Amino acid sequence: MNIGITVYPTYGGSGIVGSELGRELAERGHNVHFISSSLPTRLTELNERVHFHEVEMMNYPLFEHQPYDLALATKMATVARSEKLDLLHVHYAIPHSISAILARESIKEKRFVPVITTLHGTDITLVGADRSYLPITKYGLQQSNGVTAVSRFLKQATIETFDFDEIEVIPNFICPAHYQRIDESPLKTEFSPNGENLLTHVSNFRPVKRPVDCIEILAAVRNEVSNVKLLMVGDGPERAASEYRARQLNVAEFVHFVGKRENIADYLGISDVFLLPSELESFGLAALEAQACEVPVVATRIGGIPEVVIENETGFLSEVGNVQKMSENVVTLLSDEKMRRDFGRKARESAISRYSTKSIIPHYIEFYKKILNTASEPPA
Ligand code: GMT
Repeated sequence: MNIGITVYPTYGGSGIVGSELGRELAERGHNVHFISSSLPTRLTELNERVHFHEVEMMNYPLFEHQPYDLALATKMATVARSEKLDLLHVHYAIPHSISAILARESIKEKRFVPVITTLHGTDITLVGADRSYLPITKYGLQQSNGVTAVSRFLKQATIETFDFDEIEVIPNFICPAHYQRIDESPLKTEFSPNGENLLTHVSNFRPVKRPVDCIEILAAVRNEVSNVKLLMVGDGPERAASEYRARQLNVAEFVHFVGKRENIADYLGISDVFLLPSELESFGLAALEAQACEVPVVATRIGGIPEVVIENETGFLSEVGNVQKMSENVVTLLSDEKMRRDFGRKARESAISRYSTKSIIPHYIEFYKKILNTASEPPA
């Protein structure tokens, strides 16, 4: 198949999932054309099957805001015709599905290119549900030829908010060879020279991720267990508040803010416990990546997290903001090495058996085939 993929290139889990899906499809012999404003960060290699088409935008003084959606639709239509695309697969509904629908409509006399929209989370639960975007997001869902969601939670949220239920749940995935426990590495020597326990948090530090809670958890844990450090991987608006809280609680010297990193697996592989105290999470890709590295997860019981983290088997879950309970969970795991290893082993087993590329990528391919067989024109 010739597949067009659109993602947000620099920010968030949807870009990671779309990029890795493209790479996996190419490895299985498909031609993948990324259409985006810049090269997606996780797309480190272009080759004869992985192509990139940059969306060009004219800068005109009249435009207070650049009409990116239109430039994207134009590029999608151009690429669909020149590369004979079989379908357009967009990740994150806003504005990608609307741009793709515009592209499909603008060229349908010459070539019919079905649109598949994958919902990732805030495109439904936060941004899409806002009155300013709700009607157009609903239209985007109805007009897509196929819609997938990354968790059962997100499918249900879409039904409740948009009264739209033709959704296939296809969860996020990991490559088990890439995400593994690492016993010795230069990073391990750097951060744990004396065998310190490492707690890790990975996110884009938006308020919804509550990174400040991670600092508070570390401070509470250190009252019980002295040799503990926290690795904060990523960057974003809440970083300054997290750094400030670390200084306030006198734990700054035990927290490493390492910034945005490409090699997330290297940090997860050396971790002892992964922290995800989010307020909202439709799936929690970082928790899955941690589990694949045999790292137990301490997280909140919200959204799709309970689908990914098996409570009391691969991690512990708490109510949002219950720092006390999350700290106790971390202390329990750090004080009982056997339990921590058992949780870690089960976490990897569950990640591989339920979310490996081997089982999830064929699910996408089957879905593509189904849509190609049934969609010969836009939905009525
Ligand atoms: O929160 C983010 O990191 C961004 C956002 C996105 O769409 O880029 O992430 C969502 O998609 C991820 C990949 O499917 C999920 O793992 C995240 O849970 C989800 N974030 C939220 O629902 C807040």
